[in-house]
Amino acid sequence: MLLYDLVNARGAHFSPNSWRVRMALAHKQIGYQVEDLHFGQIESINPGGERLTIPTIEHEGQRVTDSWAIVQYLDQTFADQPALIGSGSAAQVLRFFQYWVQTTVHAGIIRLILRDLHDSLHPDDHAYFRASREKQFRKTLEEVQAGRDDRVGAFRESLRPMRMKLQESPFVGGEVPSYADYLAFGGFQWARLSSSYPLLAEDDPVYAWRERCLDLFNGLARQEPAAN
Ligand SMILES: N[C@@H](CCC(=O)N[C@@H](CS)C(=O)NCC(=O)O)C(=O)O
Repeated sequence: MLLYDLVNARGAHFSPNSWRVRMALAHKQIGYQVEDLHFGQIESINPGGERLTIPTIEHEGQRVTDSWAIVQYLDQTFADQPALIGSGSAAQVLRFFQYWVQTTVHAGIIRLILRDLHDSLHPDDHAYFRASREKQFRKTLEEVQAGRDDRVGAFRESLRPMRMKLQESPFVGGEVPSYADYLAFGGFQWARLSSSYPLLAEDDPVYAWRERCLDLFNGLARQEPAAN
């Protein structure tokens, strides 16, 4: 099992979508190797072909790209382990939760740390990252991040559904972590590895949940060097 992953200037694997897969692999106790890439090296995965996204895996001659497709592949290929996505309506609701993470958690985080994220990348990636993200946001990185102290409260408020669930159980999935936890955790790990900005108040149940996720699998995610 080979995972293509992104690294920043400090060698931290910061991709939120890769963390979903890393946590899924750990959950299923599947060993893997990692090929570290900068943004500018992504083309090397599929030379001359379409530009793939990170995460991408290779396993027994198969290449799978997109975190959801990868975890479905792991469910099918390692069927002796409990499924993380599974099938039926539970899988559909997880898919809905992934969209919530994308539109609320990731979209909220990026507007608070975009310039910090740029600064954390390898210098070879600075020009590509600035150009692609400024085109996407139609603003400079600095304009996107400006005024974050006035906006972080609204971001924290947007996490209310998670906070309500975490007042009922230690994980979104209940007593033990589920793929829903890994979906949401990826976003917070991305922020933690890319910026020292305090996204969460320390008395927030979401903060305590993030700490629990960092402790999973012998502190797998905590071992990745946080931004300082
Ligand atoms: N839906 C995809 C999204 C993957 C994605 O957008 N990955 C980012 C890194 S987290 C990427 O490859 N970006 C390449 C780029 O911006 O050039 C998934 O969940 O795997």
